[in-house]
Amino acid sequence: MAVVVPAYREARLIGRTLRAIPAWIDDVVVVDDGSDDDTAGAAERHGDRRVRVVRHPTNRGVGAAIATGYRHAFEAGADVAVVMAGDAQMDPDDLPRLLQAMGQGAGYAKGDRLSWPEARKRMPWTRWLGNHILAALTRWATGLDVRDSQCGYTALSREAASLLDLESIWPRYGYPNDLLGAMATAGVTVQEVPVRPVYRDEESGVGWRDAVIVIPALLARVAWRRWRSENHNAVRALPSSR
Ligand SMILES: Nc1nc2c(ncn2[C@@H]2O[C@H](COP(=O)(O)OP(=O)(O)OP(=O)(O)O)[C@@H](O)[C@H]2O)c(=O)[nH]1
Ligand SMILES: [Mg+2]
Repeated sequence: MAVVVPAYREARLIGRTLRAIPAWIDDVVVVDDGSDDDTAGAAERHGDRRVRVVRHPTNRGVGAAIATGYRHAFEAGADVAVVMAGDAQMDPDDLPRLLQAMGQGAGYAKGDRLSWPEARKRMPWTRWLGNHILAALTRWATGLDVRDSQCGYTALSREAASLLDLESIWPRYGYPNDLLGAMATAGVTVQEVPVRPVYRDEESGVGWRDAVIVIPALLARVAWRRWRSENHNAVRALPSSR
């Protein structure tokens, strides 16, 4: 089992992130997404033999960093790849619950912070509200019953990954929405489990433009593609159903 750690300008928090990864994980792929600080050096100096650092020469975005991590993890033979972001916002105590969902047949298990007790108080209110709105849009666009579309704490099986063209997914913020759209089309089983919302002293790179323009536009594309493929299938089905 592998953990993928997308990391951009995380020299300060990458050590805390790596320390939290349970001992029974055997492969940790840190993807330094073209950071201009010492993220890669800090990850290497952490001195954990499970950790390998892959570098993007230039910044490509969190989605591209995750896709690179998945590629390395699955090429090395992982059966499941878990994403834990480099800003230490994922609680390792939640990992068994994600893996339990995988054991029950999910191809993609993902965190749901909004169902956590007192989520409203544990998250900045803008995040809480914005996530509710984006989740409603994501449900509409993908047809999947997700409550917290933006949560980055996820587990993906090798088999589900083989059904997806991961490198073609949107490379920046909006990646989880575009990925869920691809999963809906490919018929991957998606399951959510409650995870603890962790907000401390990390900085977020998510801007209002991502939430208001980029992600809704991506979801409109997802909805359009889904509608088109369903209609296409319906038209093809007509002659044989007569
Ligand atoms: N901001 C940013 N983060 C990136 C990029 N590439 C990889 N990452 C990593 O992606 C992870 C998530 O980024 P954040 O900006 O914290 O977004 P988030 O955690 O989804 O959102 P918050 O809930 O607001 O913290 C972090 O571990 C980053 O280090 C990038 O191009 N920009
Ligand atoms: Mg963050």
